[in-house]
Amino acid sequence: MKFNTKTIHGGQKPDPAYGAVMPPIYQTSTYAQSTPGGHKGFEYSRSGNPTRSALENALASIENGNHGLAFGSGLAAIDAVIKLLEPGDEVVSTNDLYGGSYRLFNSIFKKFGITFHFVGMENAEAIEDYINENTKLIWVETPTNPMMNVIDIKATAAIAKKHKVLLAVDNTFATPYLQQPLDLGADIVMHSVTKYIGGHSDLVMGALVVNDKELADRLYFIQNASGAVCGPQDSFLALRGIKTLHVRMQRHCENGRAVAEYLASHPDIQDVYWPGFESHPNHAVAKSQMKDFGGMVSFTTKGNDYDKAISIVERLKVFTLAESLGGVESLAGHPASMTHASIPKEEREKTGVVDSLIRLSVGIEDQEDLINDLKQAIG
Ligand code: P1T
Repeated sequence: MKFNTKTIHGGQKPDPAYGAVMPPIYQTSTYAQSTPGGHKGFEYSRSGNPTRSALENALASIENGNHGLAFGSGLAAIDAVIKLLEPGDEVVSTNDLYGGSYRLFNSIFKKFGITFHFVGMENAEAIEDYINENTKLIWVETPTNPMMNVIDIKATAAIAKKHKVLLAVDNTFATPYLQQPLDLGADIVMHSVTKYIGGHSDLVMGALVVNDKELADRLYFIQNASGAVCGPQDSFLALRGIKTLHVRMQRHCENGRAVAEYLASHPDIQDVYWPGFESHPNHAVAKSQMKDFGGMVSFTTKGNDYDKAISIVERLKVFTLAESLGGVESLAGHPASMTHASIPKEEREKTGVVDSLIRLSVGIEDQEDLINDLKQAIG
């Protein structure tokens, strides 16, 4: 089955009870048993729920994986991955990543004796300098949030295999429409489903997809034991979102390109970060591992002018100033004070998250309206 068919049919079948084409929202916490242990596959909705199962199967299908797990948020999914580790273990992570992932690693798991090395991975060989006998996981976000760096998944997977460590890829920005990390050698693919997969800014959810049964069992144990699951109503919404993922992504990519090119031509704009530019340092890798370049675009104002950046985000009318990304509507964010405020200033500035950086999640509105909005806001 090809991708555009998988989004609609992959891992899905009519509900066994009445043949409902869309999985019903099984809004129940528990299930009747005829005798202790005598149930129809579900006992308690933290452990499993038919609507969540339908979603987990669909997620596995679109990521070309064997097992899907859905969580109450993207961070809950990341939390489950790190709980595979033990005190004393080490993780090599992308240095430019979502501020909440950084906070989870640095402010929660560090306390439990796990060491994180934040490394610029644009050159995959740099990762090897940080690998030792305690290293258990490489954590990659690509493209990165918000600097749009691209990391070579295949080359990183080769390093992970060589050193027998797990490779997890946060595929939130790309989505499986653009890249499928398991096919490139990753062990775990992670999503903030809140973003493009949900696609309508109406839910908060996370997901993991893996191929290996033993790894899936360990993650399922953590999911059930820690309990950060998503509910049936949100599972239904995410399933509905998946069905249009390919159509939405196509438009996000077209509009992302138009916005990036417009910004690059504007005299008041300094740098535009978008992997579709031939001048992007990892354009060749992006071209080889992604089908297109996505709808996320970051940029700075000329002379790193903070006041100018703030006036732009305040003046935008079609773009809404808000956290998050990946919905049908266009959003603008100021990473330094919003999504990445939990990263110390000197740390975030090392990766380019300066005070004038603006991040756009380019939606699927009419391209002309988006460009005109930027035009009037930048002046
Ligand atoms: O918000 P949540 O569903 O918990 O997902 C966390 C997360 C993980 N990974 C990436 C790449 C992300 O972008 C996020 C969430 N990001 C935002 C809310 C944001 O505006 O960047």
